[in-house]
Amino acid sequence: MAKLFRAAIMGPPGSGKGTISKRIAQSFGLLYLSSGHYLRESMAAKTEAGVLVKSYVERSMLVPDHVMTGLMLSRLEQVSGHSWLLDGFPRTLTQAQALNNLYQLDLVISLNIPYETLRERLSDRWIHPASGRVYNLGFNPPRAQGKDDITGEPLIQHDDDKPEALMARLRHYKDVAKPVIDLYKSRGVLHSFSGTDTDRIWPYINSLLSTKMHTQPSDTCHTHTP
Ligand code: G5P
Ligand code: MG
Repeated sequence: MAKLFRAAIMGPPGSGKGTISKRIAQSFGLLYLSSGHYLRESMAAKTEAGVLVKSYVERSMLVPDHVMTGLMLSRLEQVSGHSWLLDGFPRTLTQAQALNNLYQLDLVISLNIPYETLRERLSDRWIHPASGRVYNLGFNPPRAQGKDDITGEPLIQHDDDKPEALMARLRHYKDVAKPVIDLYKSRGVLHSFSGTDTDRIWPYINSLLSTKMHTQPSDTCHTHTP
């Protein structure tokens, strides 16, 4: 049986994790598990956990580690025979350690995108809440203004894409991500990509994945700047 491949993608809000993850999932057949998607699903279900989650996400705060690891690790248990890609998890050192107790990551992609680019992107972002499909008015606009391409239902903007919430998310991201990035760097599985355009970064990630999915992880850290 082919070796299972376990990967994660990290990056600040709006860095293109979701956009790139969907391309990876499509091109390489990895299961795609997004922390933001599962959180929004639990909020929509209005379960006890969902109400708690909402109180954090609405204030642009990270959901507590024990809630997040409970949610993600139970999902991972259900797909233990598959190769997968995590988007947005782990985001803290505690989460990375909890994940590491059960699964070793083969590859971690870290996206470094300038702040001004992030701000512009997120103020143009619209979501179809039921499916999680993401549009950008400049980059990938919906065919009909304000409507989902598949269902025709209305698109919405996340509260946490508004400017003041965004600043807080970006500041917090940097502080919290650093030890996680250092951990994966020390393990030799971290690959960083810098740039302002997803379409220019994507070929590098595509070629990295093509290589990695057929070989063992290397023991060095790599930086790619298109
Ligand atoms: P999420 O949902 O994980 P964030 O904040 O990490 O949210 P987000 O906002 O989903 O990240 P992204 O996935 O990195 O961003 O980016 P994206 O959606 O693909 O792209 C952003 C926009 O830019 C889109 O409109 C896209 O079309 C466009 N775009 C992409 N590339 C380009 C380009 O090249 N050019 C242009 N012009 N546009 C482009 O988490 C939400 C909240 O949940 C909690 C936190 O509260 C978080 O704030 N949470 C956690 N809490 C604790 N622990 C965790 N592990 C948590 N995970 C989530
Ligand atoms: Mg996302």
